[in-house]
Amino acid sequence: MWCPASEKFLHGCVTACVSCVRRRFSIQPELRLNLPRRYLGQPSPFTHPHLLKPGDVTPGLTQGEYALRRHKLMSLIQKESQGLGGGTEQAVIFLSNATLYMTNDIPFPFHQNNDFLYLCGFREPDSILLLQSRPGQPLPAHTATLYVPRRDASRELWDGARSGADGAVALTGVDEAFTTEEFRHALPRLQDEGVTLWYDGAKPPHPSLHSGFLQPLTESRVRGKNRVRPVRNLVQHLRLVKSQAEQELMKTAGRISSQAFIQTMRSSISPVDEAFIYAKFDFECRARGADILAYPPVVAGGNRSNTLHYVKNNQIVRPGELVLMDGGCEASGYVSDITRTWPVSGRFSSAQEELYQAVLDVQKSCLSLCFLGTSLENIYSHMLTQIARKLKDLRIVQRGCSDSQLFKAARTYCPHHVGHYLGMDVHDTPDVSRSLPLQPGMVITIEPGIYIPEDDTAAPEKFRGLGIRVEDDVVITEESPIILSADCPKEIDELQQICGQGP
Ligand SMILES: [Mn+2]
Repeated sequence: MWCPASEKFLHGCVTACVSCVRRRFSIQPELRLNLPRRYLGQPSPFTHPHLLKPGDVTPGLTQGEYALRRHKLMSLIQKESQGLGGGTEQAVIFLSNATLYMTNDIPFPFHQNNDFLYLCGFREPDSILLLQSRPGQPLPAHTATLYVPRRDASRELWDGARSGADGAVALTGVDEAFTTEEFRHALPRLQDEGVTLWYDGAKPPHPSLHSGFLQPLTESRVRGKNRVRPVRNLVQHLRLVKSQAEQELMKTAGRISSQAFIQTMRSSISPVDEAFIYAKFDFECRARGADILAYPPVVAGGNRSNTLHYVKNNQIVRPGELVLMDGGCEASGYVSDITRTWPVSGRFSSAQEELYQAVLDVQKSCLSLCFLGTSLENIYSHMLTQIARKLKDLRIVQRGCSDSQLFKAARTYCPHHVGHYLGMDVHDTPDVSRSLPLQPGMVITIEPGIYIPEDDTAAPEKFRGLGIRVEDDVVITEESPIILSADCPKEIDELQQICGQGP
């Protein structure tokens, strides 16, 4: 088993490395298992034993795993702060998201800020995580404190149970918790010149907590000597490499989405409404344990597949047309992102088959590059070269055109990148460069496409109005990559067999 503490493969280390974490960072020996015997603001091992094991904060992720993430962040901060000057103590602040309302007082289902969630697993709005170095002790030793919504019977009548400070400590394993209002007691210490503050004020996830507490704090500090340092990038670098437990959760998300794709393909019998395909996919994901779709899916019949972010999903897919669906679920906080294009009548026409096979060939060729040391940028260059060759083979571009014309055509017919990082967010860790060499534990998508709008008079008529993409999710490992969406069919024969077969 991979041990994130020692960053080695260990045998017999079967307790999700909690013991290694404790040894290395001298975290308190007992897990906090004295959960209140009542509903919290999120599933707990006491109320939802079918989802969480004792010691889990969120399904599949233990208190030890979350503690290790915080310790890794404080180690990075230790490295960053060397030679920077500033205070000798470090304080790191993350805000939760705020509740968003669909109308008046009706909330959307709450979704947590993923950087906040990554570091503590707490799923309630209006909360603050504060990590502080311990005076006199070197980093990564620190104290983790949560500020959470106070228990309030009148609010809980409407919104459901809250964890409260006692529930937050028992569930997440942080050192201390207080109510959100009590954060004001932490402010005088944080204003001290001797403390270096790590906080991202740009695009704060919780505007009113930012303007109420953090904006005055950061402004007072900017005027002083001790500036506020950005921390988002450090968390993104941690989130970039998935632990063994995270990879397991991503396998589950990939498996659920793949099975949902198969069921959706089976029941898409032309003519079929895009809205039906959307609803079927949503249902099949949630029925298999997903919490929510990771993003509004693209369900694009016919020429609408040439609109890359088509999410209206309200048109009829006619007999003989292809439908392109880009969808994925979120399960236990981790997402999948899969695209398939299939014929709603159950058979590809010969032009559809030619173009589909070309995209599939390019996709497989890109997958064969998913090894250590290469980068998404390298794979993107490879994709453009491969697409250019296919455009020539299919006579979508003239045979005699120059290399630069060919390259330009490849970028016109595939205006997007080959892929992105994947994890808790669908476009995960977006500030991390795509030129970074791939390392074990990184998860990426591989999603080439060729899009030929119906009004493209330069392309052969038979291809006009076709837009095709094939997208899989890939874990980079020391050996062969793991395709998380491997269960989702993409070969022409398989698709023709499944499509329109009925539920
Ligand atoms: Mn994608």
